[in-house]
Amino acid sequence: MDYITGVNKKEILELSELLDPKLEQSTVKVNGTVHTIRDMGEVAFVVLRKREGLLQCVYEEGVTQFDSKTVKEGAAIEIEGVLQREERAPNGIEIRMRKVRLLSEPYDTLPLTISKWKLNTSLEAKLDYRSVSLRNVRERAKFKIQEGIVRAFRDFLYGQGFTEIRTPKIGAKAAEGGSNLFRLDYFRRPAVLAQSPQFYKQMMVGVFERVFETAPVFRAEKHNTKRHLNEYTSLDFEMGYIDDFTDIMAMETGFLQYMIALLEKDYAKECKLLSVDMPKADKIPTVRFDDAKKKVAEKYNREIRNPYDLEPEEEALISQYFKEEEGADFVFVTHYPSKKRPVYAMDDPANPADTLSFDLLFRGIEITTGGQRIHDYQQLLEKFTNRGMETEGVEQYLNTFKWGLPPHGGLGLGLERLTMRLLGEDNVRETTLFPRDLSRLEP
Ligand code: AMO
Repeated sequence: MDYITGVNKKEILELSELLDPKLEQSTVKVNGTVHTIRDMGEVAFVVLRKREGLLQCVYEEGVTQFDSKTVKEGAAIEIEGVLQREERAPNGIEIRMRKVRLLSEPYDTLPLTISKWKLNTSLEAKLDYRSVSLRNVRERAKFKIQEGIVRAFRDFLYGQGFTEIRTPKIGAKAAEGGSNLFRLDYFRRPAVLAQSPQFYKQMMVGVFERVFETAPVFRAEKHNTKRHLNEYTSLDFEMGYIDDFTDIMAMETGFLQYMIALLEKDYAKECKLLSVDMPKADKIPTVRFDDAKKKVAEKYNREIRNPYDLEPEEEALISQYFKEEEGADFVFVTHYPSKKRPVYAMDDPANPADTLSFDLLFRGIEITTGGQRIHDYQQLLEKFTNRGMETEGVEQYLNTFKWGLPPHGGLGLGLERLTMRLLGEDNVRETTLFPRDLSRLEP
């Protein structure tokens, strides 16, 4: 009988294993993709791209039992050779090649020169040839860091007693309202793609008290901007038994602190590669929406045009203001006008025109919306009625309140926007693996 007994042990060594000084001068086996070849005649430097980084291998005529001319960039190869220290090579080691085995050969030359330190090409070309441009070391590092952000979100929230959930992305009704809905035909019934997991995460507070989800959401944005995608990853959490909405902001601050520490520890290589200017989140200033508007109008001599919402330029100026005045990278803007917030937001009893909600701005752009929600059934029903909203298609959501929910609140954080600002990028497509925008449905 043949059995599968677990992960196969391989002779092949990975970069972190090759760094063991005990292996110096010994014969090792490695594999990887040919990232670049520098042919110097009798000697050629073949740099392999491996999952943990780059590895320099040296081809020597007469010593390496292989014709260097048949190794092309993009080929997957296996090498047997002698491991040596070499300070000038990436990670300080190199392999003197003895034997080479070709595992897979490319058919064409790559459309982009990915071995350059920085890809010298337009964003459009990078996105058109995405599977290739992402092989560039710097491009790849962006998404390692993005992995770190999601890992931090998960780890931190597990530690705070949250349960991870998965909610449907096809539904009957919009959760956020607005015009950016993708509509579809669900076996002859009208349906929509989820704009957020809002209704479901609230329903799940009645089950687990604290829940979170990291999943795609869909917004049919009608304009191409540098901050909007039609599909993005929303980092959401929702928690019960809050005293007020500052509990939500405090939880987010805790997450950011945890994220920064994790990135500094486990993603130091990528952060260095991309010269990440790590933000500070030890204390984040909060400012009321009205005050924020006034402050920037006064300091930057700017007229307030829309009293109910923040214009992108205002967001940038609020961030600039708090950077200049407080040295802050993040700022919480609180008490947004009820008029501009979705129906589920709790209005401030002290002034019902405002909500007990907030946005988090990070280096000039909104990355999070959150706040306290209405938990009282009658109150929620009244708000639906006052807004002239139908309850058809949301009965199950509303019934959840009828059957009881604790005071609660939560937030939604745009992963691509957070990554963009962390890496100092100014277009959200730079920090999206395969962006979906007005014109881009492929790759
Ligand atoms: P909101 O609609 O403000 O709130 O979205 C939350 C966060 O998601 C990001 N975001 C986007 N990122 C890329 N492209 C888009 N088109 C896009 N739209 C939004 C932003 C934003 O701050 N349910 C609420 C959250 C909550 O209160 O829990 C919601 O979805 O970073």
